[in-house]
Amino acid sequence: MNEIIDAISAAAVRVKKAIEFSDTGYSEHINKTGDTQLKLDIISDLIIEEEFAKVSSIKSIISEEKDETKLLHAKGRYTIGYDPLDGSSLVDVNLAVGSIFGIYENGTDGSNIVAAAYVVYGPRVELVTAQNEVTLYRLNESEKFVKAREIKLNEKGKLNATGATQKGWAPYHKKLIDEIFAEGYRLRYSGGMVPDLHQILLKGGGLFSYPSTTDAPKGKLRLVFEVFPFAFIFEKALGAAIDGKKRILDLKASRIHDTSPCFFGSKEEIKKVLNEYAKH
Ligand code: P6P
Repeated sequence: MNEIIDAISAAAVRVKKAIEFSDTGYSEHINKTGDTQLKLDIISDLIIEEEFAKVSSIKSIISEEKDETKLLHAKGRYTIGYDPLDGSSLVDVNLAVGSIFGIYENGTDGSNIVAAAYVVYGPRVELVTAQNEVTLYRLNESEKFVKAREIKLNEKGKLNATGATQKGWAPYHKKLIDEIFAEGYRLRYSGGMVPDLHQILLKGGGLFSYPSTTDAPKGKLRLVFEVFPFAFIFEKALGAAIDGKKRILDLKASRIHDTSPCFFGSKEEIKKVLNEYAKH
């Protein structure tokens, strides 16, 4: 597993440079999810693939930017699902973006994930890894990731990250969100899943929601390379992750680009979601 984290670290240093200096324009390609790919999406995906290709324990990779699973080493043990540059369109307005990694064995359902990691490219570049505990690393001036601290969520937080177009929210979802704000929670939402969840993890807790909406009944965020990895991280950080009714890591991804409604947070906030969603 260490060689995979080393490959992610090496890729992060290269992706950081690509973000800072390469062309942020659109390519002519559309990915399987229907997003028009930024040149930066493609560059980041190639960088990560190159670094993973050096690791013999990686059997195959599944990227948000690739249509199909790619075999790397037939005798490898792990499959890695990753989003090379989530929220890449935010680079144009100089907001933080991230790379997300789920490390799986014997399949890519929630029950198959054995580790997860993400990199957040913000004012500083930080790496978070989760296997047994959740650990924060920070890139230093020698381009090495140095351990900063362990991450644990409080039972209850103060931040509320409310995803998706409000016009498409179910009335009971809007009621839930309004009630949370009425308790004094503060809105923290940039439209970048990685920095938005990173903030909740580092500030001790709260709720991130990307619900089912009228225009996206199955949600927007992808199970294999976004939702399962963060669900694993939140559970290891003593929080929880659900789809509104069920534990995210009990879900199955029948297709590699499947999406799901998702709620990540401290235990108190997830209980609120379960109580409200159980009525509908
Ligand atoms: P909305 C970025 O495009 C992304 O995939 C995630 O990073 C983010 O959480 C979500 O979409 C934002 O979507 O509909 O709230 O703008």
